[in-house]
Amino acid sequence: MLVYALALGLGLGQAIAQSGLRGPLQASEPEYAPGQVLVKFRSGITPSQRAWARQVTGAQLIKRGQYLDYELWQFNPYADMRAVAAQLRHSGWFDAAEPNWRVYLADGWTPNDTLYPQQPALPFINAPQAWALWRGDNNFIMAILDTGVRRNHLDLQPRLLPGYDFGGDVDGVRDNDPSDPNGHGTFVTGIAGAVTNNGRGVASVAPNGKILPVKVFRDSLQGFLNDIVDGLNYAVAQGAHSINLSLGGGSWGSFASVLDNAWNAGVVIVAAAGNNNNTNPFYPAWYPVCIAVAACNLDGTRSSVSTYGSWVDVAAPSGDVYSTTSSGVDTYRHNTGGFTSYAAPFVTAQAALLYALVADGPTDRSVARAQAVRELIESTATPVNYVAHGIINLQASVEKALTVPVRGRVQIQNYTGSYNGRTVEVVLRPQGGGNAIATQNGTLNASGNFSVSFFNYLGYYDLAIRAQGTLLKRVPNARMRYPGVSGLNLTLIAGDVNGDNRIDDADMLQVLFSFGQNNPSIDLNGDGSVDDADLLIVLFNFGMVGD
Ligand SMILES: [Ca+2]
Ligand SMILES: [Ca+2]
Ligand SMILES: [Ca+2]
Ligand SMILES: [Ca+2]
Repeated sequence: MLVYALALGLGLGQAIAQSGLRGPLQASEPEYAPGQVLVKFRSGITPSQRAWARQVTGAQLIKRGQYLDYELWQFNPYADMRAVAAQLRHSGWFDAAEPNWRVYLADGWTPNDTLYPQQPALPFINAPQAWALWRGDNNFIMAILDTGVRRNHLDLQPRLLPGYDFGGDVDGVRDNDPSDPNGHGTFVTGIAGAVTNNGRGVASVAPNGKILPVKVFRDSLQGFLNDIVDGLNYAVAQGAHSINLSLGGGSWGSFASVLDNAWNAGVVIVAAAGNNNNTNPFYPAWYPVCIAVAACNLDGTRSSVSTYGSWVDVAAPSGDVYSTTSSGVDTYRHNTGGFTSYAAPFVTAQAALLYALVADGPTDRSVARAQAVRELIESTATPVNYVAHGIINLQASVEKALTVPVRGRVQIQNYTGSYNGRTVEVVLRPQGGGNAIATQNGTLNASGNFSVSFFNYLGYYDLAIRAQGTLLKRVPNARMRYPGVSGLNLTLIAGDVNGDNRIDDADMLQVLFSFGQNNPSIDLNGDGSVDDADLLIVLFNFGMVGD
């Protein structure tokens, strides 16, 4: 016990002293109760040892668990409780130690649009829970290739980019005013991007983001392949991140390459699967680079008109949708037809929301980013038997995009035992250095592979990684965005028994006091006992400091 005491006394006392010097946190509302940590001692630790542990760490006992045997401890309210909890876990005394995290109601963000209560399709895809985490970025662009849009509609206008009319008011004569003579485009646009939380009209799937209206039908409502080909290229050139195609017909032949070009430029293409109530290909949705969207009812069944089958990628609601109409500047309509035209914009908006999470900014468009977005949409869909992946789930896709895995493999110098089950700690720090922002713990498999993930830390950070008994090794400039950091290959230096990131007297004393024991956090070479070999590792690396 003396050895553990030493670990706690030196390691933790120091960590708390250091973090206590940092002053008040800048955040207006810290993510945990200030200075509080929730601990659960390992079994076998006696009450007097518990009291001693509190004394040596300077913790004050505030409360004990009523059903689970935990203790709530109070430290300096300015201490970094993530770091303190990590130190406690590292001491070997506890089964669990966590900051006293703040928790929130899980009912999501409810917009104040007057018709929102009549838009059950939004809760159906778990939009409110997604919006509680993320509502999009105004620098990201959805292009709607359709019959145009009612440009001065009060629930659309603030989000509309100028756009273009490739179909023309007079058939085939193009102009720069994509006004909507029909209403189809205005309805589709409102589903994806009506102004949300403005106390008016409807809410939309993507509360933030810009809309590029691209009119590809003539005022006579005829549409032709050449206008769509030009409209697609225009949308790509204008910086679109997702493109909605609630249209189809014919087969594009070699002109389908325009879709490939858009995809290769990093644009997610979403297309209605068709309203044919069969599995026949419908173009352009059928082309592999398009996310083909079927329509479902709000009980999850396929809409009676929707095209379906294994070539159709996902389904989205269309059986009960409310959106903007072109008949006035503040007009709305309910549609129960179940058409795939009105399902596709759910996915186009989802793609724009997710794109902003996986990219480093609006100009960071690439096929890799588009692929990440598509994979997020498809992998988080709720399976149904009439499409390949399932019904879209906005919440699950946003949560997955915010969950960034870090994967790699470590080798520990002088280690001869099995890596299986040995703990690994991954620390997130500001780029260029600084105190730990977050820490995740994992375990190695027999080959030394590990995988941990960080939630809601997007951007560039430095990582520092250690296994049990080793110094930290820095991985600079890690891109913390989905699909994450992978392929790390690190050789770690053993000898830091107490986890303070330096190899010194304290580590040597712990090895000496544990001679003959089988404590994995002190058995540096993993051969099952603490002996000369471990002491030699400490002596050989004596004085070294980790990253
Ligand atoms: Ca026009
Ligand atoms: Ca609105
Ligand atoms: Ca040490
Ligand atoms: Ca050993």
